[in-house]
Amino acid sequence: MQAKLKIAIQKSGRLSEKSLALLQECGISFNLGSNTLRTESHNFPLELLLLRDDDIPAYVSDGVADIGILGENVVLEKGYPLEIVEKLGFGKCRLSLAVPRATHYQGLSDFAGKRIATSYPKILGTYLRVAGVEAEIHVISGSVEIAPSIGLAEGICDIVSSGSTLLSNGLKEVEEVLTSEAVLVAKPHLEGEKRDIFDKLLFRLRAVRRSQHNKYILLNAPQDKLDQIIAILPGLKSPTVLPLAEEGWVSVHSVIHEDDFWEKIDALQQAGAEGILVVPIEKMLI
Ligand code: PRT
Ligand code: ZN
Repeated sequence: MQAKLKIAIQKSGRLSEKSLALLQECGISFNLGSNTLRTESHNFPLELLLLRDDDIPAYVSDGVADIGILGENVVLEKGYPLEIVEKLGFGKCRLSLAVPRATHYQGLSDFAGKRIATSYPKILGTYLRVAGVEAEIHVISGSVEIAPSIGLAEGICDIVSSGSTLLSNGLKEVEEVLTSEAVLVAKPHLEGEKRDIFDKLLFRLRAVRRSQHNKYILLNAPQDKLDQIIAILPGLKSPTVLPLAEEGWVSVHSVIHEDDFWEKIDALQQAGAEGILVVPIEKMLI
């Protein structure tokens, strides 16, 4: 019987849908009911375990699962010796210190001798220790934002994404402790058949991630501006150049990265490119 790689993902929460969608984009399908906790893919040697995100580090570390998808914040807080193999680009957030809006905040040393409520005592403890600030950490597991208003703490350290929860609880963000996103973790030293399956999965996953960052671009260029246009478009190797029916014009095809997308488009237009088309790439295998 062929070995199966076991992946743990969040059962229900902010990362569940995108974790499953990512596996699906890698061509891996599952039949899932609303109460499924464990299932196998019918087209890839992968077994899926659906768990609370907080339990994933221990399960991967113990070998109940081989790999997992969860927030980097949870990986660091739990502190198991897991390998962070890949950042996945979703579930982005930050772990921040916040205080009541009316507080006149001058710097991190303001927290000295104060109480900070958090569900992240380990990360916060290290952060304060490195900064040389001694504060009292109060561990609470949920609704951290209300701690200052009920007199439990002078500040909080919690996950922030849009900032609206802080705002609606009369708090302001004063220090960013950590930035986080969903990551793929693995038990160190996966070997044998499981390693082979993992490498196959990683190959697909990186192709999907790469395609998310890049666009395919097609444009028409006057032949006499071609050198200038090619210089703007390095592409994977060099751009494809095809003759157009109209004399003196060519069609140029290439790949551009999302980071400098708009700058490149501006530069291409200024260099004389016309009829620019930009299309998504489904998979980029390199
Ligand atoms: O049930 P289970 O234990 O699996 O889920 P959970 O409730 O512990 O986690 P969940 O689903 O809330 O979050 C899973 C992961 O998503 C977290 O570990 C983070 O890595 C990531 N993430 C991204 C967030 C947020 N954004 C986020 N906004 N996790 C939590 N929040 C909460 C935050 O705690 C605060 O209450 O949202 C509120 C702040 O949001 P804004 O938009 O108002 O700033
Ligand atoms: Zn959780």
